[in-house]
Amino acid sequence: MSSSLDLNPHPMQFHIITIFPELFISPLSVSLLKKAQDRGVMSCVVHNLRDYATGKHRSTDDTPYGGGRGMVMKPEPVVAALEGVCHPLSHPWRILLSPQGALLTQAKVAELAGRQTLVLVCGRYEGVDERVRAFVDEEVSIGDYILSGGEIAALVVIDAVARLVPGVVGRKESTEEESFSAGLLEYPQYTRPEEFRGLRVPEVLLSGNHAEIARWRRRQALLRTRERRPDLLAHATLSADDKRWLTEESNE
Ligand code: JEK
Repeated sequence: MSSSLDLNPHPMQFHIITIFPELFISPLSVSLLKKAQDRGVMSCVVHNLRDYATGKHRSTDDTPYGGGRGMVMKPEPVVAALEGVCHPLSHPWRILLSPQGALLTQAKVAELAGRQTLVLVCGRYEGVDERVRAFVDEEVSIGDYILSGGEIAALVVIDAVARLVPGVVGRKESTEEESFSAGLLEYPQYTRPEEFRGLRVPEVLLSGNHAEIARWRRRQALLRTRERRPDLLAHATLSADDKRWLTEESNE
């Protein structure tokens, strides 16, 4: 039975496993993510991996077998944390952040937003013991560059996923317009003043002609996408007008 006291029966839950819990304080304490947690549509729990380490020194890392540089995260604390952070009935989906993971895309973000509970494992040093991989559901990378650890990548995942959780971003902002422009870069945006250091706001935006403004924005989005990310055009849904604009000679 539900009552008027249940504001949201299925808030999205994030659990983070890290040796640097402090890294998560300010990113989760401001703006959209703060508001979403305050409203109870999502929750984040940061777990200190050290709390799951045993032994006199509570070590979470050790030297690599076979030699080589740096340190590797020990498997026991990570797996103990994976088994301890949340109830199995919350159907945790366990993600290892790593440069070897599948690239995070908006499609992957949407898929993750459909889960009730995400557990994000953040490594440090040279990464985690290979055997940890047997205890996670997938391995994700946020891009082809090397970070110092998984924490910032986990924050990227949380930020992107949270935006798709119902009630985090205002309904209007998110859906209708975004689906129309999906797969294209955004049109240029302006605010006051009308002239800044000799640079004027395009006249059409001051015209009040909303149909004309919509056409201008669509055309700008298309031209900009062709200029900067032509790879995206291959998957975009284009109208007859769109195709004409893209084939016209005079595209300033
Ligand atoms: C998780 C530790 C740091 C890992 C060794 C040797 C050449 C470097 C440093 N998109 C993403 N980029 N990076 C990460 C990520 C980085 C991490 C960890 C995620 C845990 N590190 C680290 C390996 C090495 N390599 C061969 C490259 C150095 C990430 C995500 N998600």
